Amino acid sequence: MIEVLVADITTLEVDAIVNAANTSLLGGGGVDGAIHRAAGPELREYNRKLGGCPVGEARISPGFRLPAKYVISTVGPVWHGGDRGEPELLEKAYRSCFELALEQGDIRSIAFPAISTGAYGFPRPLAARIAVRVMCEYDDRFDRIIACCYSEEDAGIYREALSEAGCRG
Ligand code: AR6
Repeated sequence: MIEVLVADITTLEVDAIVNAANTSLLGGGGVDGAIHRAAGPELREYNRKLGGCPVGEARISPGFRLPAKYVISTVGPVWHGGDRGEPELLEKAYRSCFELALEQGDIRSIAFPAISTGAYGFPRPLAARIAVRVMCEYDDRFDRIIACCYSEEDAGIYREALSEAGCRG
């Protein structure tokens, strides 16, 4: 079941929230900044030992002061016009999060922000179509998959992508 919510992802009581991080995993602006503020400085300390993360991959950390048990940090691609493999890298980022969540073994609910669509400039409708396509693939292996939007407008884009994909939403 894929749910579209308008919320601050740091408030969600789910097993894992996904962070749209940068390759350092040490924090930044946007959703990354919000997650680090809410989780507390322990997240940065923990992530320092992970030694970074390449674009398209993902790393897992405890949620520390967050209601979520885990933070799965992934690094989406910076949009350069679309001919540098950006769609494939974004798809890989979503897939890496799901695979890591399955490996962890105790993650039944997971919430994603709209990776790469803020500072990294990925066009929102295309990003939503990619996100929804991967979410639909993993739908039957989780109790809840949440597309956590930060605006009503973004939620509309996701709802449209879901109905286009003909996927349960
Ligand atoms: N809850 C849910 N979504 C949010 C929140 C929140 N609290 N805050 C922002 N968003 P961005 P990116 C949405 O820029 O494009 C950071 O500096 C936002 O509206 O956070 O992947 C990192 O360190 C947008 O739709 O991530 C990297 O350097 C979406 O989250 C870089 O930005 C993603 O926007 C990553 O850029």
